[in-house]
Amino acid sequence: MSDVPKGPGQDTSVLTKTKTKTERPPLYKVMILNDDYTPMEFVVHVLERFFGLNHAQAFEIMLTVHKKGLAVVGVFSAEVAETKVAQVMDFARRHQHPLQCTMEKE
Ligand code: TYC
Repeated sequence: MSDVPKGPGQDTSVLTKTKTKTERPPLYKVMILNDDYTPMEFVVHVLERFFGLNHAQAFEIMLTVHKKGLAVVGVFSAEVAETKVAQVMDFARRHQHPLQCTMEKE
């Protein structure tokens, strides 16, 4: 019974394990930059509207940017980060403010 030779493709003694490497997708920091012209309230509004921050958080980040020159407002997948940057840049442009928003690989 058990010593019957196995035919081609029936040898179960060799097991090949395929180790699937699940690489995490890269994350991107989305930053806003300071300038001398965009009103503070506009920046606060942008942070609330596009980044889901509450008023206090938005105000704090706006002040950090105002004092330090830039701040990270969130970390997202490439697609989401690109969308946020585009939304902010478009919104600022439509309101004729020079506010800049950029992304950088983490
Ligand atoms: N510096 C601006 C002002 O004094 C305010 C400002 C804050 C602008 C943050 C851009 O990302 C910014 N009106």
